[in-house]
Amino acid sequence: GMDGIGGLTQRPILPGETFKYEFELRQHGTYMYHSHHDEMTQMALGMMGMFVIHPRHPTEPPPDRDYTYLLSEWKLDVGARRPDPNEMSDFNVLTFNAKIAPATQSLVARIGERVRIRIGNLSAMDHHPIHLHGHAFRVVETDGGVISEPGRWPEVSVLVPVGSTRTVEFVADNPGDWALHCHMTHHVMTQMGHGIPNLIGVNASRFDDKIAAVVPEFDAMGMSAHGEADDSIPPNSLPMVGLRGPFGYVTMSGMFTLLKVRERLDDGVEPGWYEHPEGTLALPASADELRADGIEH
Ligand SMILES: [Cu+2]
Repeated sequence: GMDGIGGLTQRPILPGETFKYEFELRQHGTYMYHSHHDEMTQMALGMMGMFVIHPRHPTEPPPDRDYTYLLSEWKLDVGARRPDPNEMSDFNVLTFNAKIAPATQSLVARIGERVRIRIGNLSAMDHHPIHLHGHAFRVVETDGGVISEPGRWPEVSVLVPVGSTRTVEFVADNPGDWALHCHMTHHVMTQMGHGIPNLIGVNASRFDDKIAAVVPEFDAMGMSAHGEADDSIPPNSLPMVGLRGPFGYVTMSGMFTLLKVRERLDDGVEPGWYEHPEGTLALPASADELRADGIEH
């Protein structure tokens, strides 16, 4: 068959050659395609994609919104133009559809719409628990097929193992700007160096100045001392974290995007930041409130 592996079901396609694949689709669902020849290299350089097949005779109404994400991980040394396929564990660029936040596009939905998110994982070595804020969803499909109604279960994070897809659905019933991200903490950072000493608890108040005396371009965490984004990064590199939110700098990047749920949405227009109704925002506690709760200040 054509669901093959170089050397096993066909000979490899040599540079300059073009092969033809023609087959009948008997199944429907969320699938992926990728090279199976020297895959460590070819997939590490991006030879992969999603393959979504819609049913000819659907048994359920289609969702109002249908989104698809392919999860990938890359080793991209600062300054390098190409990923390093030899890396086995310390991947430093984690992507949704080959983008990191803030380049990932927001998902949108109107209140009451049914949203489907299809997620496939062709990372080299990592499974990804993909987490949605503000909503619970149900896992409705894997790449093995549709899960029948009684078998669907509620989640707020869905683990997507390497080489698998998971499809989740929910009704957008909670207005706001909600994060959708991998819950592995190092997967929402980018080009993070790990060979550094632990400085937790160290008085770092004058650290930047002292380092700057010997390394003038030094930039702790890609941020200024005030937690603001510093846009000055070396060429061919990415900031470790960062997008500008309505309340300041968002210290997440990598596998991170937003679901914007609104009462009203204009087609083709990216909604701005959510305007929180009075009384729905966390605010600093007053001295009186702290005292009332028995908290010493
Ligand atoms: Cu992850």
